[in-house]
Amino acid sequence: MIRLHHLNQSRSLRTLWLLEELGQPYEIISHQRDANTHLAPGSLKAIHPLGKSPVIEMDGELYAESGAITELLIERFAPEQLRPATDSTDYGHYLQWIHFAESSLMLPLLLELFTTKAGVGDNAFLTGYIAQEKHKLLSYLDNEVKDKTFIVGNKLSGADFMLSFDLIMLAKRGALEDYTHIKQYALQLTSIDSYQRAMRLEANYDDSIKR
Ligand SMILES: N[C@@H](CCC(=O)N[C@@H](CS)C(=O)NCC(=O)O)C(=O)O
Repeated sequence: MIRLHHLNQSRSLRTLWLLEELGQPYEIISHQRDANTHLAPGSLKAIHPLGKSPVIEMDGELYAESGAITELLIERFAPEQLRPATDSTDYGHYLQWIHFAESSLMLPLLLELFTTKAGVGDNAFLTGYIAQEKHKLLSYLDNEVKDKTFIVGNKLSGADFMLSFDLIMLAKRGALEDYTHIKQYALQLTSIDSYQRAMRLEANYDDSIKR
């Protein structure tokens, strides 16, 4: 049985959605962010030295890193359904988007979050850098998802699961308004049954909503 260590409002949503789509038996262990610091609780550190989420337990092993978890679960349970054939041209694009979601695009999103939280959101260098990077990356993504339902080969794949969390972060900041193709793409992802089940589970496991 797979065990997902889920932290509310986190990248674990990528894994929660994927597990719902895979339909494999799994168990959720819920961890709650600290109400003041928004950091993970000690219970996650007790599971994995990084104390971050997602973490899965599978076959007696622990795995962190949402991108690796996405690839691992798809390779194991749905290689034909959720990733392009490894000898196809789509495969390289699939890998590129998986990594884009957690590296290139995540950097300005996190910088924006942390500079705002730290009250240094008026630093001209940082705000300029963040705005420029965000616009460059989102314009690129916007163009790539134009007239598409899914990012690679017009078929649901691990890359969509990875991008979904970036889209949630962007939507929360109202940042999708200027990128109509990304907004449409995000809307289509949110209409998938397994996505909706994952969001209902997330809401049930997020104590901050009940506070
Ligand atoms: N690159 C890692 C990042 C994991 C990560 O930073 N997770 C955040 C949640 S989105 C976390 O657990 N933060 C709580 C903390 O650092 O205390 C991944 O993709 O899994």
